[in-house]
Amino acid sequence: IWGGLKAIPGSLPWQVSLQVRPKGGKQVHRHICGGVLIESCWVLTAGHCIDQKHEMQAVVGGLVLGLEEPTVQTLEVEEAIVHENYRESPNVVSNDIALLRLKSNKGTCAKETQFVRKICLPESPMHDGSECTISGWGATENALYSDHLLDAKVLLINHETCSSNEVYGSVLGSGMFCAGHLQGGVDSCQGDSGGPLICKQNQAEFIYGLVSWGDQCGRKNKPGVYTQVSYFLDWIKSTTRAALERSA
Ligand code: 4AZ
Repeated sequence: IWGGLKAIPGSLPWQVSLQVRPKGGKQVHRHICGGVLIESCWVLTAGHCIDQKHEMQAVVGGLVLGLEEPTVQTLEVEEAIVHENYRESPNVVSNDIALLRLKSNKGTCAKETQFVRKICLPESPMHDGSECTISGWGATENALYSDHLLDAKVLLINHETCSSNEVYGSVLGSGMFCAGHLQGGVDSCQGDSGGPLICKQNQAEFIYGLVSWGDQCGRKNKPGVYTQVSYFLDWIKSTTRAALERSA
């Protein structure tokens, strides 16, 4: 996160650190992406975060990577499901969304505590100009990756502005939206991918976007591009339902 501040303990209880370990290797886990807890056994993240060659784990309830915090819960990923129309091209990623099913213990995965809680899915679209919050352990203006979980406020930018020639032009597709500050400085960055953009409506917080891509970080007229979670609600619901039926 560029232009962020250290998160207050317990203020982002749905935040996930997605970590990998090479299969069979003795190496420790390393943070690769963010994610968001939507059910005790389900994490939403970006499609480009999934690397089937690695064993993945979802870490929730932590603030500082590499510290042994008593609030942390570490959950193994049982199955990673990338959207069937996920595509990567040189300057745009589309349908950048994936679901992680966590390994359960008698039907429970993440346990709700003061530091671990699921986030609600969106019901209605947000207005352009709304202020929302991004968070993650990704690159900052000073360093590649942050040990501390950081957060920052961003504004939702309308599709016309973001598709203008000075910004991203015609590459911006459906199921994506831009957020940030066109003057630059405050933005998500590498390592924040798959993590949350949270908005508030009627006092309730919900997951509105997932960090997806951008032309570098914090640059003027190059805001962050986010996967629009509301666009994928049917996919999320049918995919989680189908996976539960498969495992029943
Ligand atoms: C990345 O490389 C990345 N400024 C993530 C977010 C943004 C740019 C790049 C948005 O994963």
